[in-house]
Amino acid sequence: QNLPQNILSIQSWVSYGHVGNAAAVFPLQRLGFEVWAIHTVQFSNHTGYGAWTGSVFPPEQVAELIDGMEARGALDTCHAVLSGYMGSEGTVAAVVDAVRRVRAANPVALYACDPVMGDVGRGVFVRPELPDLIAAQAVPEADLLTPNQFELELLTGQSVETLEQALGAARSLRERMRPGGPRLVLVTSLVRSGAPEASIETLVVADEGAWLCRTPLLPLDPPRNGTGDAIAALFFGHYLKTGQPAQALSLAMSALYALLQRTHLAGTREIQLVASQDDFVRPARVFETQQVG
Ligand code: PXL
Repeated sequence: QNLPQNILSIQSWVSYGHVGNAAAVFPLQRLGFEVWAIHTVQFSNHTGYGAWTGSVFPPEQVAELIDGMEARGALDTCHAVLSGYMGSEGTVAAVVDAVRRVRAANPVALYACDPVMGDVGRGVFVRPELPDLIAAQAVPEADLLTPNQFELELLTGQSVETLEQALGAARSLRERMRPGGPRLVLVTSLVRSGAPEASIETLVVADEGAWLCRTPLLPLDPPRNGTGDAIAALFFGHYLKTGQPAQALSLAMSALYALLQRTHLAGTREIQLVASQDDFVRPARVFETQQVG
C-alpha cells in the first residue's frame, strides 16, 4: 500500500497571503503529504503589514483538536509534527503536549520545530519569555530545528561569524535535541565571513555530516514574510521523502530560490507560493550542496 505520509502542522493561519500554515500546508501537499492543520490564530493577513483583523485561538484549542483526531484513531498514523511561530507561552506547552501525544500513539513520529524568535537587525520579536521556553521545552523534543543565524546564537549563547562557529554552535544544539532521533539542525540566512559577495547560505548539520548550500542573494525589500515557514516545510518534506539531509537541503533551497525569484519578478509583497508549485517538486535550477563537515 502506498498511502501518503501524514503531517500535523500547528501554525498561524492568514486568509490573505502566505505565512504560517498558509505558507507550509500547500508546499507539503504538493510534495504528496496529507497535512492535518491546526491553526493557532486566524488573521486577515500577516503582521508585517502593521495592521490586521481576526483572532488568536486559545491554546487549549490545540489539545481539543488533538482529542478529536485521537477519537478518530488518527494519531497512530501521524508520521510527523511541524510547528512554527508560537505566539504565547500557552502555545509552546500545547505544541509540546501534542508532540508527546502523537509519539505515544506512534513512537517513530518525527518533530520539526522552527524556533521562531527573531532575526538579525530586528532582534527578538516574540514575547520575551518565549526563547527560554522554546529552549527548555521544545528543543529537547525536536528531531529537526530550523534556526536562522540569530536564533542559533540566541539558543546556544555562542556568537556565529564564521563557518567553524556555525558548525560548533549547531553541534552543541544537536546535543540538546531528542536522543535517538536524527537531530538535524538547519541554519538559515547564514551570512558569515569568507562567503562570496551577494550570496546567502543554508547549512545542515546531521549525524552523517554537514553540508552548505549557497544561493544568490535576492533583494529583501520589501521583506518576504513567510519565507522561513516555507523553508521549514520544504526541507522537512524533502527530508521525510528522501531520508538524506544533503539532498533535502539542495531540493529545498532550489525550490526556495525559484519561489523568491518569481516573487521578485512579480513585484508582489506576498510570496508566489502557488505559481511556484512545480519547482517544489522539481526545481528548474538546482543548487548543489558542498560537504563542510
Ligand atoms: O512568518 C511567521 C509568521 C507567523 N504568523 C504570523 C505572522 C508571521 C510573519 O509575519 O504574521 C501571524
